[in-house]
Amino acid sequence: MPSKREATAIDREDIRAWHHRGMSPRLLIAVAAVALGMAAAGCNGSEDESERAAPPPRTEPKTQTESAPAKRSPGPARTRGAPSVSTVATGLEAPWEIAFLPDGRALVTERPGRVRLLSRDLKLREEPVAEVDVSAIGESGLLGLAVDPRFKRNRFVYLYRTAQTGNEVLRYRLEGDRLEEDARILDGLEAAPIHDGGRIHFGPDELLYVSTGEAGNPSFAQDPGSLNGKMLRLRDFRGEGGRPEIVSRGHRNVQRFDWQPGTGRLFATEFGPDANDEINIIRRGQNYGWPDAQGDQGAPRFVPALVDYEDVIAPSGATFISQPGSTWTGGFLLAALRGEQLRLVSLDGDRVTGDQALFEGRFGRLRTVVEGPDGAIYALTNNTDGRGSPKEGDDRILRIVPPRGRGRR
Ligand SMILES: [Ca+2]
Repeated sequence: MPSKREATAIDREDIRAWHHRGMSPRLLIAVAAVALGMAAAGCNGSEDESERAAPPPRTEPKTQTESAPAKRSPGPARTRGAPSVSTVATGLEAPWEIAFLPDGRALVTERPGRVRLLSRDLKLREEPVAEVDVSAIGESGLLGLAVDPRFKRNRFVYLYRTAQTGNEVLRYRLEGDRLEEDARILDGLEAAPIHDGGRIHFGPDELLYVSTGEAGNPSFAQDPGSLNGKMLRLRDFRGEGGRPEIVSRGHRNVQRFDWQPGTGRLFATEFGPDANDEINIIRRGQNYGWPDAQGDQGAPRFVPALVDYEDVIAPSGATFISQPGSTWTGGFLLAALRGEQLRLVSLDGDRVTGDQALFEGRFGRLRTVVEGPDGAIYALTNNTDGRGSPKEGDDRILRIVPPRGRGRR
């Protein structure tokens, strides 16, 4: 793929040299391992020293709100002034996804193959609730996690992992405080050290959506016969799974997606190459352009991005703020890896009315962000993923209390 700029090939969310299709998978992995080692060693020279003088505040999470389940609902956690941040847990290794259970506990994946449990009072259990066999090379490993909408009845939890044979989605069952493997419901996804997609999430239709990357092979994204470079939707996830429906194609590496409250529109973040990180509104049957068009280009044949970031920020996990009472309410909040920030994208329907960077440089790389049942925002740092500069305590789970006020619903 010709690039718009000369890239520092390694100091990027991908290593585009790996797009060479002639390389054998084994060689590809070897090259990837060497390159990532170089990345870890070579790209950390310009970290902001001032961070050391001003570590993130470590207020006890209990002081803000309701860590014990309240009999009366206290309403979503909100601050009177600026948003507040506290560290909930430290010492995680490349955490990738956090998802809450109906009882207020949360599960957290770590890319090397562990699922951790966060208790209702926000204590991280030392012992993993599952250890999952993965092939964790480069960006691959244990990635997404989703909780079944009928979890109270069936105890099902879904994981996206890279196995030796490719990327796949597994169904687990939470038995006591152990996750037990139950079935493999999707396989046949190509895996690579780059562009493994990996987010899984239930839609308002209660179907399981899966984002896949093009695994370093851009032609997969346009190939209707390939499940790579797609948004997928799976119906039989409580049964045997099977071949999913392709929702949209022409994707390079979709990282997270969520549905806009009120409209049901599906928004997704996607990594671009040397520029053109994207936010897209995903519509069924549409083509989002990769590799033939990027960013806001490509109409009318392809759907242009709603937001096209010229500077690389690497937007990964994202969520709509659905709970009321905050100036953030109704906004699309995303976590950026390279950009080391959260971004709050304000919307009026499908029109962007604001796009604000938050906490830039303060916590390092941020992998994802979710809205907790208490109305606070939970974010995962990603400084131990081989491309960051881990500081003491990394990686962390952060709890962010949004500011009180009126947002757009
Ligand atoms: Ca695109």
